[in-house]
Formats: sequence, C-alpha cells, structure tokens
Amino acid sequence: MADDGIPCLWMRGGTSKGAYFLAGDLPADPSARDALLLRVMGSPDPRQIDGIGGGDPLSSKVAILAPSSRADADIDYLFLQVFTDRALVSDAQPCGNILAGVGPAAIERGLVAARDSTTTVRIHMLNTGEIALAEIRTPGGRVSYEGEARIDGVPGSHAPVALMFEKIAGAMCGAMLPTGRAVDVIDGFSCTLIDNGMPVVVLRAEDFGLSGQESPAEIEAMQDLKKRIEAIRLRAGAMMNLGDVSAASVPKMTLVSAPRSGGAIATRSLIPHRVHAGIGVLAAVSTATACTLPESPAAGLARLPADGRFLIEHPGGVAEVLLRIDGGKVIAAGTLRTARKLFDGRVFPAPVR
Ligand code: NQM
Repeated sequence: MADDGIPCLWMRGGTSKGAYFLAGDLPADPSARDALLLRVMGSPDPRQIDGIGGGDPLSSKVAILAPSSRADADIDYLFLQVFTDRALVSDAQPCGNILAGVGPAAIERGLVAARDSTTTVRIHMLNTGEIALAEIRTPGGRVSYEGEARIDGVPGSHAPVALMFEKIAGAMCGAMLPTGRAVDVIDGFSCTLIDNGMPVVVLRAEDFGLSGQESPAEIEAMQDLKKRIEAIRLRAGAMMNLGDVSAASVPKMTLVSAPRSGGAIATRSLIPHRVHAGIGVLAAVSTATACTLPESPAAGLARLPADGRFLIEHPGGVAEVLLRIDGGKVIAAGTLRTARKLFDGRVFPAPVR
C-alpha cells in the first residue's frame, strides 16, 4: 500500500500538528502500523528530515479514525505519539489538542454526516475509553475553518471547536488520585499525582529554586533539574499505576507558581523530556483540577475563579479550562480550541532501512 502513498490529512489541532488517517488505510497489526508511522514521520531522527514530522513532540503526532465501535459515539479516535529521537510510537497518552482536529477530519472523510450550521461529533477516545463531544462549525453541511476564535500559541483567528469531556477522572490511572492522596512526597518534593484526563505530577516551581517564569529553552538547558524531575517521574509513574514509564510520554511534569497575568495558576510543563511551548489540553484540565484540592501544592498558589473558568498561564499565554464543580468535586470539563486542515493528499513513507 505504501508504494502509491497512503491517504493522509495533515492538520493543526489546537497547538499541535499531526497526520490524520483512516484505520482502514493503515496495517491492522499495531507493530506493522507503528513501524510504518515511524517511516512516515521520519523517526528516529531529531529533525525528522526524511519524513513529515516537525522535529518536535508537538508536531509528531498521529490520529487514527474509524467508525465507532460503541453505540454512544460517532467515531473511534486513537492517538499515537511518534517519538522524534527514538524508534517509539506510544498509545499511552491521549491528546486533547489533536482531538480538536478529529471532528473536522471525520466529517472531511465522510465518517460523520455534517448538519447545517453546527455538527456535534461524539468521539470515543480509544486511549482512555472516554467520550469527548466536539462542536464543529458546518455551514451548508461543510466544515468551515474560518472564524473569530483565538487561542494562545496559534496566530490569527479560526472557527471555534468546543470540546467537552465527561467522566475523565482516572482515565489512565484508574482513579483521579491514584495514590488516594492529594499530596505525596517524592525525593523530598511535595507533589500531587493526578489524572483528570491526563496523568500529571504537579510540583511547586519554587521548591526547585525556580520562579516559574523561566522560558522553555532556559528549563531545557538545566540538566541537573531535568535529571531530578525525571527521577521523580519514574517513581511517580509506578505510584500512578502506570508501571515503568521510562519509555512513556506520561506522566507529564507540571511546575506551578502563582499566576502573574490574572489567571488561576502559572505553569511550565515537561512532556516529559522536552518543555511544552504551552500546555496540553488534558494536562491543563488535570492541573486546574489539582488547584481545587486544598492539600495540593497548587492550591496555595492558585487563584480560584468563581465561575469555573480556569485560565492556565503557560509560556505562550493562557489556556482556558472550564470545570463544572458540584459539591467540591469536578464533574465535567471543557475547553475551546481551533483546528485547521493544512494539507490533504498521500504520504510516502521512507523505505525500510
Ligand atoms: O494534554 C502535548 C499537546 C499535548 C497533549 C503533550 C495534549 C493534552 O499539547 O491533552 O494536548 O503533553 O505531549 O498536544
């Protein structure tokens, strides 16, 4: 199948970019599929020069779409992180940014029939088994990417993609607080091990001698800091029921500090070996949720919004997370993203080496 190329949509979803495929266009066997995707993206190679990946975890992502295997969803969506510098493809995390492109891609590929004006797509996220609802603008029954919505980290304005998540607590770790505690101490550092859609370890930046306002490049240059954080991550992964996470892209490590720009909390996120230019969607949901737990190291720093609109400050601006809280518990979460079709064609994987 690869000699003639493989049908592929190249899309921006939120602040990430990825290749969107139909499951039927890829090998059914996961190891054959992953080997092919490494050749599509150009991995392993930090620059991914012989593939379509962008040499960065945020632009080395894959979405695989299929008709839904569940009656309560329209489509199945499998997210795969293709590592840049390692021959590794991981399904061990979801991705809320690439999710923003899934509804438009499903309509473009005829998996979901568009209605006039707006189409709600119910997406079964195979990585976690949870459902997300995406509202797509479809005037005249076609996807429109044009609009007035702005998200930090993306120039210009685009059609809004509203995303709502239900029952995502413990999506990957079995429980929102997999250790049963809102605070744990690892290597002397207080942290919250939390999974409200994405496994995240929330730590105070000041405990590492940081202001929390350092740039991603500054943090990436701090080798000792990265080693200490990786040691905590490996222990946290086991405590979060994720097993040995040495080759996994979760948990994410989020350093929090007091907000500086009117938001709820300021963040710097290691995902886990590069520093995010912003923050992931579901990682932001997990971090916002940690802010609501009085014992969490985040709670003492956070400014909680009265209306559930958490502005999560990050290196590129803010990400807005909407939390619906009932009786002190987060019962639903949402966010606003945008997405855009960048290229529709056939991709030609590098030959087997
Ligand atoms: O947390 C990057 C991204 C992500 C993941 C990462 C994401 C999420 O920004 O839902 O979107 O943390 O690897 O695309």
